Amino acid sequence: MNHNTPSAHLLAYAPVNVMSFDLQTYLKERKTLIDSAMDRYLPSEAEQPSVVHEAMRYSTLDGGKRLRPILTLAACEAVGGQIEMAMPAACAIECIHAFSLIHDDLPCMDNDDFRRGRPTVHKVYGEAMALLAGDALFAFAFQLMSGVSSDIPSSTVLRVWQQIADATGTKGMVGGQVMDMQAQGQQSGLPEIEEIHKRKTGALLKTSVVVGGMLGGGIESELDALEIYGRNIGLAFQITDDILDITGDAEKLGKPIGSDLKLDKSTYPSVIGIEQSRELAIKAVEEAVEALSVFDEKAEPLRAIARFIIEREL
Ligand code: GRG
Repeated sequence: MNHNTPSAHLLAYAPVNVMSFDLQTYLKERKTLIDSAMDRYLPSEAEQPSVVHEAMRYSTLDGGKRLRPILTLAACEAVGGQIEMAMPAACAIECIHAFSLIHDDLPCMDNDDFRRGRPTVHKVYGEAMALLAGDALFAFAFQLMSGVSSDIPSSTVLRVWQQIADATGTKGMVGGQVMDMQAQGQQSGLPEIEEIHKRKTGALLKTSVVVGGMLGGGIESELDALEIYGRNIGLAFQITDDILDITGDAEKLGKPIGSDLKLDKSTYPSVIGIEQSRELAIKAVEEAVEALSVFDEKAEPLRAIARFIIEREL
């Protein structure tokens, strides 16, 4: 079987049992499912040119929380869909996330040597190959999204493509990164920091949620609720990331702390302090959970993930 044809797979999985719902078990099970789908979908190292496939696999397998694809699958289920419908797009989003991390770590960007407790891609494969592995992952993401189930209307697939392209380009990650670079060494206010993070981190997190809802067949009012949820958890995630860069444990995080300070970046804690930043993150989580009131117990994982985002240590 061709490993690049996601629609050919039907995954066996246990639907959420709300009565016995335990977030840690859920996250672990979902991560295992996503890891195995990624392993199947990605080009094999045996395929030529093998070095770039090796670098793609190095950056995407064996590591990461898989938060974005987990959110995509959870949103799909919240609207009553089956996770098989969203798995290719969930993995596509994880490929785009990996692409952004590879490029973010490059010497011309943040120049980081470690990610997820291991040497960064350019440290292992060299800068040129890291750049190309990132580019290949971006292209591969769109290939994956083209392989969603033929049961999903092509108009929905097109909307998913649009969402993901927006979250990646100048309205999203690239735009946020440019604004972040331009702001370095300058004192930014809260509105500027919010705008940077809305694009750089928030856009892909929000998109992960909305796309799951679209592929699960959610109606417009449900997609609107998911968008509010996604926006708020994106904010809470970034504030927590800024706090962890000060108070976190480098070993647990798998990367050194203090990089924001080193790069002279304005962050939530540097502008409003750690306590007020925590309060802002809690408020965002409350708003995220509130937005889910239109859903029944099938949205329980999304509710629990929102709370986890500010409690996490990595
Ligand atoms: C290549 C799309 C693209 C953009 C280039 C470098 C860049 C411009 C944008 C940077 C985007 C970026 C790396 C944002 C940081 C996002 C972030 C907080 C990453 C950490 O996410 P986690 O904690 O990581 O989910 P794991 O390792 O768990 O996957």
